[in-house]
Order: sequence, then structure tokens, then C-alpha cells
Amino acid sequence: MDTVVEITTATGTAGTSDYTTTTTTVTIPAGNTSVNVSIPITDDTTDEPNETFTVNGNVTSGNTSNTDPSGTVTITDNDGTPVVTIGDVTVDEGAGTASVP
Ligand SMILES: [Ca+2]
Ligand SMILES: [Ca+2]
Repeated sequence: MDTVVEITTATGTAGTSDYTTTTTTVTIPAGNTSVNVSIPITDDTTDEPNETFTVNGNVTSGNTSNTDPSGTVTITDNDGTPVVTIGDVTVDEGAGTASVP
């Protein structure tokens, strides 16, 4: 007997700017035990903590002992901590002000 699972995603500390909300239905063929669901992840440029979102399932057809499985996806940040810099300038004493970048 095939198992049919409706898949939805739910935001956690990861929001919709961090991954693409995904709603799909997957069929696990009889004799198989798993399928993979692809959920696009956004590679942003913001330094941030690792973030998570939830993938929920609703078994709509099949013979399973549970009907509401869920899992957590952890997105590990790959952006470095920003650095604050203050530039060096040389200014004539008659300039009035020093503009420091
Ligand atoms: Ca992010
Ligand atoms: Ca990031």
C-alpha cells in the first residue's frame, strides 16, 4: 500500500526570507520506507545565529501507526561577523574639520 503524505513548512527562528515556503504531497511507494522532499534554502549575506524551521507531515493515505510526523531543519549561518573600521586621514590644520571614514 502506498503512503501519501501532505508536506507543509512552518517558520521558526528561520523566516520566509531564509527558505522557500513549501507545500507538496509525496507518495512513498509500497515497499519503500522514505522519500526526500526538496526545500530551497536562501543563502543571504547577513551574519546571524543558526536558524530552524519545521517540516510537518499529514498522512492522508496508507497504513501507518502515526499520521502527523514532523522534523526540524537547522540552517547553519555561513556569514562572518562584520568588522567596524575607522580610517586614517591626514588633514591640513586650516581645513576646519577632519572627515574620518
Ligand atoms: Ca538567513
Ligand atoms: Ca546568513
